[in-house]
Amino acid sequence: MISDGESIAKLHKNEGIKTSSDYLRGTILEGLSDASAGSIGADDQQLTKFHGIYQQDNRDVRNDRRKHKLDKAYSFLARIGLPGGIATAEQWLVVDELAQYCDFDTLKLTTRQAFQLHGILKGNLKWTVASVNKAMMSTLAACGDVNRNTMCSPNPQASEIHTEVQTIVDEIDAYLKPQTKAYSEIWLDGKKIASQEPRSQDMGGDDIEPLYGKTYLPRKFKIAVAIPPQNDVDVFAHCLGFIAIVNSGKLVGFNVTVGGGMGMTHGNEKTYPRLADVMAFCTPEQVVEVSEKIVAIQRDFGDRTERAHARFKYTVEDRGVDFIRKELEKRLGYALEDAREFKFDSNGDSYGWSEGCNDKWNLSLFIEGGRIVDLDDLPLKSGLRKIATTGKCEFRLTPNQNLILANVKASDRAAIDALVDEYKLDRYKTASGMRRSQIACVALPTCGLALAESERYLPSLVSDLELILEEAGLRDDEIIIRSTGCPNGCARPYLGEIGLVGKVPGKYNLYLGAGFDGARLNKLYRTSITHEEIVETLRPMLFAYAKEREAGERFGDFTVRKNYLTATTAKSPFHADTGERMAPA
Ligand code: SRM
Ligand code: SF4
Repeated sequence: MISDGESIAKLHKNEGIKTSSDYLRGTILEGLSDASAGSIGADDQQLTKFHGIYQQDNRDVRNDRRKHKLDKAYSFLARIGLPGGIATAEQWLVVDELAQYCDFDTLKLTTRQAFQLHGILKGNLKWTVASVNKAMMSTLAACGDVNRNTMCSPNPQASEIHTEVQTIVDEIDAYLKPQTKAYSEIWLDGKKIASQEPRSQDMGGDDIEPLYGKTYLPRKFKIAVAIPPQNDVDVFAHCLGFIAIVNSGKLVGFNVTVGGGMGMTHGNEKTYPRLADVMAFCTPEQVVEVSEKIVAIQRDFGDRTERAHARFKYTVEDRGVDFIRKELEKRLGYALEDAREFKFDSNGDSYGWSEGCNDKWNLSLFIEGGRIVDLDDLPLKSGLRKIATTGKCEFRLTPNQNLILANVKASDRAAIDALVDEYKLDRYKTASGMRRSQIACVALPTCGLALAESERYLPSLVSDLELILEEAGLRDDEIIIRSTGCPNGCARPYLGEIGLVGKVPGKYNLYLGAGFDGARLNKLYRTSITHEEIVETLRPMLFAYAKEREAGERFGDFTVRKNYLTATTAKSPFHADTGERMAPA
């Protein structure tokens, strides 16, 4: 709601771009057909995000090209949302093939259970998006100021209620999709999109976008659904979360969490990661309506003047959880119950074969950095293509950038195992506990916001730490380590027992002390340190952990108990540069 007194001039310029875009059309079509440039216009770059597309350039060659007075090496990133991370074997084969036409011939499995294709040339964008849609997937709303890909614990073995929860996740995701026809006009020559359910009711928007209206949300919005005891989705890191509550094997409802988010900016004290508050309880039938109303509350109360302050976490922090609950109940027309008991054990993935509740089997594979690529000694992409070709499994992307080969018949397990071994997809058996517990955001060379390496750096850091882990007898211990190339938090680094956040090339802020269950933020321990300093800082701690930990004690808890730092006791908000509680606004 733009309040009466608020002058239009004060709104962030992106609000103007959205308003005058004719529901996300802008001049994208014209830009695509302009063969004289590999890029598109600046305003259209903001609008294509809503269509799941980012303009990027290869930063590895930027300086060299500049020296030779060449334009940047532009290409595009397409993000393909998969609610709950589920893709069929046929869909896997489609994205695998599309990747072959991209600059790098890779697939990235993201921290929100989506596919990313990097390095798409402008001339190939339209048919790439069309091919994705033909395979019943979509890039619509994978980015932009709307609800993003809705996450769900992907482990079918986790609970008998997984299928029921996944159905609700699909409903939330479809219900919150933008309704504009711009997407189908631009990419599909006007053909209908499978994921869009027409809305007729008044949701507070307008006739074309019943929920969002023409200015959509102030900023991106993220939803995750967790099925305890696993918190693999990191439910407290999301704007809105649902924690499944199960009684005697039956799904009775969900605790509703509000106001989580990771992003911050170095040196800007007004920005910080925040863990969501557990606010209330709702029944399975109420989930979609609760989601709609919460999104509408953010649409109406979110800050549209300053994008760094426009996430829902700031609306919750500034106005208070009680305000959000009252406003939600007012809009729902009924009161919600109070939240129920729940317990999380971990926020990582568990690997190997596990039996599902449907007589089928699931194999969780470790995929380093979520990167599916063929390297000389590691033909992952070919191997997964081969496995998909057999049609013996479905694919589930995990929030930790890993992959589950799901719903495999017992009689097909041996065939899958043989391919997994042949194509060296079996690293889950041999990788150290720390390596299996890592997440790295993309960062260089494609991310325009990266200040330092991440995906290309973390594996080598883990290799050096493994030497210490071996010596200390900690090789198999799961220690959650996450890195990002900047403070935006794409790998949820503030929930790592060890978190690394890029400051400048080759230097990172080191964070320690998060809870293994994803329910406690870590804290800044050292600022702007080099690789060698990171290793030397962690060495004595890891040895001490091996010798002095209590039974079952996790590394994050140990660093707190041993007073390397004090725990982030209150939920929020903590300034991630200082680790201190922020003064109330
Ligand atoms: Fe992210 C921006 C990659 C998950 C917080 N993120 C970006 C962009 C698009 C850079 C840009 O704006 O130009 C990155 C593209 C890099 C590239 O070349 O691929 C990017 N984010 C990613 C992915 C691919 C990281 C990964 O390695 O898996 C994840 C894609 C998720 C998806 O499938 O939708 C990804 N990003 C996240 C998460 C984690 C999550 O959602 O659980 C976060 C933290 C949670 C949160 O939102 O608070 C996250 N990304 C950001 C932010 C900071 C937002 C903020 O509140 O300040 C930005 C910057 C922005 O939006 O301005 C950003
Ligand atoms: Fe890029 Fe920063 Fe996100 Fe990493 S955390 S992908 S560097 S925006």
